Amino acid sequence: MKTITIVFSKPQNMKLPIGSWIIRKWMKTDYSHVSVHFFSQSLDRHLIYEAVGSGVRFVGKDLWDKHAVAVYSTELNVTEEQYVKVLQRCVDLAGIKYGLTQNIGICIAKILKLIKNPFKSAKSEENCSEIAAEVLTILGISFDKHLDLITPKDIFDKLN
Ligand SMILES: [Ca+2]
Repeated sequence: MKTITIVFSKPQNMKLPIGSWIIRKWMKTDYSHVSVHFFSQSLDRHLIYEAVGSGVRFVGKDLWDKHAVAVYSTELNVTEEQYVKVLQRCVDLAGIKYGLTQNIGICIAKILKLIKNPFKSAKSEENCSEIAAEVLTILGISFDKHLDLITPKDIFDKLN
């Protein structure tokens, strides 16, 4: 068995975390970001997979700790096969553009009660919760809304 950890976080030491503040107020949560954490025994390193303003990326724990503070985390026990499938998918998506427009579309969709993100560009972008949802989907956890509309709170609610 392997472990994958889904971590809900807020920004660390940002001078003006206005984006995070808006998201937390909007979702009524004390976290604004979600990321997927792996630990590689062979590398003796944490691999943290996330979508941030610069895009979808892997980052080490030291760098991650400089921009984020974990608020909640959920450990998922997975098979070796699931672990490889998840990491393969993460590698395939690494480098994709961050879903800024997707996020705006999520707000519009919520206000107008749309079942799809109104921006077509959302298909080619990823935000933090969509990549976490993709990981959970591989593990057999399904969502009742389109992944382009998923928020960190949807991930949290699904796991708790
Ligand atoms: Ca998307």
